[in-house]
Amino acid sequence: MNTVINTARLALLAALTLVAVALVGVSTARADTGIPYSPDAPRTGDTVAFDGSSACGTGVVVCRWDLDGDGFGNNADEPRSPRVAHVFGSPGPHVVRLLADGGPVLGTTAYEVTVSVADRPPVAAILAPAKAVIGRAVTFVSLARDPDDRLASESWDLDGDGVFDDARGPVVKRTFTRSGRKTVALRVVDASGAVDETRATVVLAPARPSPLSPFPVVRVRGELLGAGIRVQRLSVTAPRSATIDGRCRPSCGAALRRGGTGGTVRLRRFERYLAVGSVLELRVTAPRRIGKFASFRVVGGSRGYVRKDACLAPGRTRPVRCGR
Ligand SMILES: [Ca+2]
Ligand SMILES: [Ca+2]
Ligand SMILES: [Ca+2]
Repeated sequence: MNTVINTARLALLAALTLVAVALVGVSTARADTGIPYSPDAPRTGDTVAFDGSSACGTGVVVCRWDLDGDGFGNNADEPRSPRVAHVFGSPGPHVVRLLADGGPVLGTTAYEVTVSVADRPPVAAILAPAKAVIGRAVTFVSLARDPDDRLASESWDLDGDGVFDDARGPVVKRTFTRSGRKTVALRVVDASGAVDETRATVVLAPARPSPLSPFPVVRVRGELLGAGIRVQRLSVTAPRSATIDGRCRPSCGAALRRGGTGGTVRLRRFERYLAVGSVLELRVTAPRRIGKFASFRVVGGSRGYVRKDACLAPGRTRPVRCGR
């Protein structure tokens, strides 16, 4: 009896063992770094080829891949070929899994490999004007970009000392006080710690002076008289900020200087007889403004005098053609 019972127990135990072996065969899961891939050290954007032909060898019915690390069940990244390719968009470790399904006999075997994907560095770029004016804020814009992750910082060296401690962020402003070439630099760091730097040069110059406004007007009225002319009326209309300088040579009236008057001013000192050869010059000026020059050279005859009108650059006495 015991022999029968023991025989039956042994038979039951053997059957259970077979079932257990079969179950183990179905659910076998084996971590394996043996999925070959190329290139060995890929960077973001590279096409990485995985070769599962060994894992998906004889007896394997279906091979399924999880290439984006979010598990199986996403058909988009589950090609069923032994050899597949994938492009990783972000740097860092990426886990790739392969399920080799051998059906009821061989079961399913899981493979896994971690691919270390290298970062691509950021690219620094500056948008800046080539020329700028002293005393006015200049805007600098970072056009930096990174091909595979975010920018962690954008820092600026705006005073040219080589230290990127003057401003942070994608848009910064700086006002310069001296003329000449100024070099600014931008340093960008991506989330992976990669760095890039670039520079830009701006030529600083003083602001172009603007003319006195309203621009002065010189009016003269006279009559031909013998070997000269008699100036009957000489006036200057100018803004209050202007100063009027007048002189007549060789000896036709003392120099005149008048400022802060504004409106129309008569220059009676020169309302007199001027002999041939006399030259009367008027300069109407103001600081940092383009001024007015007018001269009258007495030539006699039927013409009486020759008038010349011109402009004066700030701080200069030599007349120049207006608009230069
Ligand atoms: Ca997936
Ligand atoms: Ca990067
Ligand atoms: Ca600096």
